[in-house]
Amino acid sequence: MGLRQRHVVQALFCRTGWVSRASPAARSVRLLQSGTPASTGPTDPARQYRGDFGYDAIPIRHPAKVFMIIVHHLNNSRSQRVLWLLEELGLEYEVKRYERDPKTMLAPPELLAVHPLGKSPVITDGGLTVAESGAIVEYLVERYGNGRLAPAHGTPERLRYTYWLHYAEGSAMPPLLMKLIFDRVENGPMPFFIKPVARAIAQKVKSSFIEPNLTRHLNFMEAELGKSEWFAGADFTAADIQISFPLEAAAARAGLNASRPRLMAFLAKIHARPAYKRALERGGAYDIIG
Ligand SMILES: N[C@@H](CCC(=O)N[C@@H](CS)C(=O)NCC(=O)O)C(=O)O
Repeated sequence: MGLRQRHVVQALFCRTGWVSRASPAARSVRLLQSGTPASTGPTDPARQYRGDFGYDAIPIRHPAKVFMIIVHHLNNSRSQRVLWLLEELGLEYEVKRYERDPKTMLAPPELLAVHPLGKSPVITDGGLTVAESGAIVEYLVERYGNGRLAPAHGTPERLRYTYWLHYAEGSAMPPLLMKLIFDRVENGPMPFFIKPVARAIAQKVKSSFIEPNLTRHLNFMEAELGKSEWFAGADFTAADIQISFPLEAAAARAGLNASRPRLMAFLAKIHARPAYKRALERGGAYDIIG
């Protein structure tokens, strides 16, 4: 099957939950639907389907569920968090991989076929496409959590959970992203006659705005972890998964170090979780970029 045909079939599969009867994908879905375990034989249609779409597939455990969650996974990105959540929830899923352009670090255009913004993470679950990591976390926890990884509604912990779930992308990430961009302006290649001006502007923005903001956020999070073991309270929740990305980014490129021992202990604890390690195995090499 050619690349274009594959995309058409994939789009139909993701958006409407329908696939052509003649396609290998349809045959594989029927196999999974009937609960037949995927065989390892070279002529097995399910195997052919996986090869066609480049998925890592695990046979479905529940014969009643037709579709499997697909994580559209960009290397070195926030979608690692989604893999980790799925592992914590013990759900089965497929990983469809996308590689960043090594020069620009942007996602490849293939992701635009999944969602108009062309960013990762994005998941498809039957006829649903869900983008934006906070929304994905909420969707998966509500839909499949059975009360796990989120405090009960109406409790103070629930409000803290909601707060951290939104804070991670809404407040913590913007200064980290700005730091990434202005570091590149400061140090990236450009014509020699512009360089001194660009560098001076970048340094000014960083020292007057970005760095004070980062310090304030890191101090805030360090202090909050003095109140409870995890961000939402005594129990580990999906909010801890969501906040992991800004903290890992801060440790990688924004000066989070042993001077903030609670945040460093948090990172050590999450890295030791078996589900975190399994997610790394599924997702592949993971270097935080932005
Ligand atoms: N706030 C969004 C951010 C999505 C986002 O910017 N993803 C990055 C990867 S971490 C991406 O796709 N970058 C590649 C690009 O912009 O082309 C979320 O949390 O899902």
